[in-house]
Amino acid sequence: MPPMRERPAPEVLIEGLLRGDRAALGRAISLIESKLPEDQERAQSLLDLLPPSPSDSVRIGITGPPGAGKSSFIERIGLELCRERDAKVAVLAIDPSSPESGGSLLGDKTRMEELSREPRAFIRPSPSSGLLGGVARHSAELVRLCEAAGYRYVFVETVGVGQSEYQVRELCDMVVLLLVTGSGDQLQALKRGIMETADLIAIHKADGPNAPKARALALEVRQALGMRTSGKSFTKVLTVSSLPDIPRSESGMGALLDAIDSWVLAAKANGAFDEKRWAQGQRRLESRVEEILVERFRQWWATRPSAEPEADNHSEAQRIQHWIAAFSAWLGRGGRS
Ligand SMILES: Nc1nc2c(ncn2[C@@H]2O[C@H](COP(=O)(O)OP(=O)(O)OP(=O)(O)O)[C@@H](O)[C@H]2O)c(=O)[nH]1
Ligand SMILES: [Mg+2]
Repeated sequence: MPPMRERPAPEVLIEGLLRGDRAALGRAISLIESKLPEDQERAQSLLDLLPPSPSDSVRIGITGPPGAGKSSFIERIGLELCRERDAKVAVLAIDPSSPESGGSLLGDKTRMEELSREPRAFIRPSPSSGLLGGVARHSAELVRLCEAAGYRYVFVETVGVGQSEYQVRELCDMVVLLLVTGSGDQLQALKRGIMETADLIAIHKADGPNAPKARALALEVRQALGMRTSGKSFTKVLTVSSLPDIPRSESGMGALLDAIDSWVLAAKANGAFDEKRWAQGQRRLESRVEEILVERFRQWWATRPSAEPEADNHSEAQRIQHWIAAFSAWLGRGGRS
C-alpha cells in the first residue's frame, strides 16, 4: 500500500514557510502544483494567506541557447550570493514543453550540485513526470512562495526556446541573456529581437583560450546593439565564466553581480521596477479572467436556451454576432436565463 499522503493545513504550511523552513516550502509548492481536486481549496487558502510580495526581492530570468551554460551560471552566481553576500537564493525552471522533456530539469538539478547543498539555497525539486505542464502555469505562485520563505533572489532558468522566453519575461524583473562564441546564436538572437529585450547580456564561457574570443564578441554585440538603438543602448554587455576553478577575480562574476545591482537600483529609482511588476500582475489577472469567461461560456453553450439562427440567411459572422449578443445578455442578467 502506498504511504498515506500527509495533508498539513494551509495555516501550518504558511507558518513553516514564513520561518524559512525548506521542507514547508517544498510541500507548499507540491500543493500549488497538485492537480487533485481535493487539493484545490487548500491551495487557494494557502495563496490567500501569503503576505504581499516583498519589494526587496529580485526575480532574474536566465535565457540563452541550449548549452550556453545557464544552469552552471546560476550555480556560480547563486553560490556567490549565498557565500559572499549571505543572501538566500531560489532557483526555478520554466519548461512550457510537454512532459517528455522531463529529463532537462532532472539534469539541471544534478548540475547545480554544489548549490543544492548550500543551506541558503533552494532549488525546486524536479517534479515527477507528467506534472511539468503545471510548472509554467503556476510559476508566478511559486515565486511568491519562495519570496515568502525569505528568498530574496529568485532565478528562473528557461528550458527550451520560444514560448519560455516570453514566459520568463512576464515573470521576472530582469532578464539576463547568455551568449557563447562561435555558435552563430548571437546573430539569431539579434534577428529575432531577443537582444533588445534582455536587460543584461553576458558573453559566457569567457575562460582559457576562449577568453579573447569572448571579449571580441562582447565588442561586436555592443556595436550591434548600438546600431539598433542609434547609439543609445543602455544594455550592459559583460564577459563571464562559471568554471569553478577560475579565480573569482578573473571570472567576471563580481562585475556581473554589480551590474545586476545597479540595474535594479536604477529601475527602482525611475519607477520602472514597480511599474513592470504591476503590469505583469495586470496581464496575469486578465488572462485569468479570460479563462474564467471561456469556462462560463462553455457551460452556457452546453445549455444555451435558443436554437441556432436560421442557417440559410446568416453568414458565419452574423452567427458569431448572434451568440455573442446572447451570451453577453445572459452575463448581463447575472448568469440567469
Ligand atoms: N568553458 C566553460 N564551460 C562551461 C561554462 N559554463 C558551463 N560550461 C559547460 O557548458 C555545458 C553546458 O552547461 P549547462 O550549464 O548545462 O548549460 P545550459 O544552458 O543550462 O544547458 P541546457 O539547460 O541543457 O540548455 C556543460 O558541459 C558545462 O560544463 C563556462 O563558464 N566555461
Ligand atoms: Mg540547464
